[in-house]
Amino acid sequence: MNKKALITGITGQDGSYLAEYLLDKGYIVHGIKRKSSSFNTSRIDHIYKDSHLSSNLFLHYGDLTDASSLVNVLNKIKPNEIYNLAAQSHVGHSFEIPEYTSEVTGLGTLRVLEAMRFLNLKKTKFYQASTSELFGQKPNRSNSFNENSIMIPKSPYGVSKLYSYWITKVYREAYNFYACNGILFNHESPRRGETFVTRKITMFFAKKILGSKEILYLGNLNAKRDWGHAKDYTEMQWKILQQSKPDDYVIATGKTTSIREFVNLCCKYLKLKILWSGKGIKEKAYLIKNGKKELIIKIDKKYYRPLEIDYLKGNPKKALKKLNYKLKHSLKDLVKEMIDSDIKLLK
Ligand code: NAP
Ligand code: G4F
Repeated sequence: MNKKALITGITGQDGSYLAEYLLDKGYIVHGIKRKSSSFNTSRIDHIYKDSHLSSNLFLHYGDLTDASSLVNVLNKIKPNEIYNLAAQSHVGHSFEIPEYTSEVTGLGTLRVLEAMRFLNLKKTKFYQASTSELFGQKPNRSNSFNENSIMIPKSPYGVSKLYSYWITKVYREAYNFYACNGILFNHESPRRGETFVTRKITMFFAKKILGSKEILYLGNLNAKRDWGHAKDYTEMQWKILQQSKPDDYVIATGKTTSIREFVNLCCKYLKLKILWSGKGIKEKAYLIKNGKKELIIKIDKKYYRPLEIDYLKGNPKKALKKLNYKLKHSLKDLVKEMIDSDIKLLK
C-alpha cells in the first residue's frame, strides 16, 4: 500500500520539492496550505491536479496557529510521515513580527505534536525543520557547527526554532515518538522566496542583463552563510525518517561564503566586471563596461538586523555518512541555475 505523507508548508520552497520527491516515490501526499487572499500555490501548481482527477496530491486548508484544523486534518489522513516545514521563516521579519513568529514557528510545532499525541498516532514519524539559526555564535574550538555545538540563537525566529527543536526531542523521549530534527543550513533554489538574499541578488542580475537600470539595496555584505541546494536537502529530509532510530542531523555543505562573494559569483557567471569601493554603510559596487562605471549596489540600513549571525558553516559529517548521501549540487551550479531561471521567468 502507498505510504501517506503530510507536509505542512507544502506551498513553500522545500515543501514543493519534497512533494515532488515523495510523489515520485509513490507516496500519497497531503499538504496543509493556509488561507490567503491571493493564490499561494504557484510552487506546486505544476504537480497539483484537482483531486477528482485521481492525483496523489491533496491539499487541505489549515494553519499552525489553529490547533483544531491540525487535529482535523491529521485525524482524516492518519499519515505515516509528517514533515513539519511550515514556519514564518524570515529571520529579518521575525524582529518585526516576533509574537506571530513565536506562535507559528515555535508553538505551531507543539500543536502538531499534540495533535499526534491526542489522536494516538504512535506509528507516525515526525520531521521538524530545524535550522542553523539555532547556533548563533561562532564556535570556539572548531570553525564549524555540528549536532553538539552550543545553541545561542540571535533572533525571535531562532528562539522559536530552538523551542521547536527541544519540544521535538522532549516528545521523542517522553512519549517514544519517532521524531527527528533536521538542522539545516541555508539552502536555496530557483523557488527561493524573493526576499531572501540569494534570490534578491539573482533576480536583480537577471533584470540587469535584460536592461534594467535599477540599483540593488542590500544590508550586511560581510555575513557568511553555508549555502546548499534545496533539492539535495529535501531528499535528506526524507532519508532522516527512513532510519531505524530517530535522531537529529546537521545538513550543510561544509563551505561558507559571504554575501559580497555571492554577488561576485553572479558577476563571474554573467561575465560582468564589478568594482567594490568604500566600507560599511558607504560601500558601493559598480559595473565596469567600456571604461564606464555604472553604480549597481548600495547599502540600505533597513536591511541590517538588530542582531546578526555573522558566520555559519556546518559540519555535515554525521548526516552524509549515516544517511549515505553525496551532495549533488555546488554553489557555482546553484548560482547558474537561479540566474538562468530568473532570466527565463522575466522573459
Ligand atoms: P518558505 O519558503 O518560507 O515556506 C514556509 C511555508 O510555511 C510556506 O508554505 C508558508 O505558506 C507556510 N506557512 C507560513 N505560516 C504558516 C502558518 N501560520 N500556517 C501554515 N503554514 C504556514 O520556507 P522554506 O525555505 O521552504 O523552509 C522550510 C522550513 O525549513 C521552514 O520551517 C524554515 O524555517 C526551515 N528552514 C529553512 C532553511 C532554508 O535555508 N530554506 C534552512 C533551515 C530551516 P505560504 O506559502 O502561504 O506563505
Ligand atoms: O537570505 P537571508 O534572509 O537568510 P537567513 O537570515 O540566513 O535565514 C535563512 O536561512 C536560515 C538557515 O540558516 C533559515 F532558518 C531561515 O528560515 C532562512 O531560510 O539572509 C542571509 C544573510 C543575513 O546575514 C542577512 O543579514 O544575508 C544578509 N543580508 C544582507 N543584505 C540580507 C540582505 N538578507 C536579506 N534577506 N536581504 C538583504 O537585503
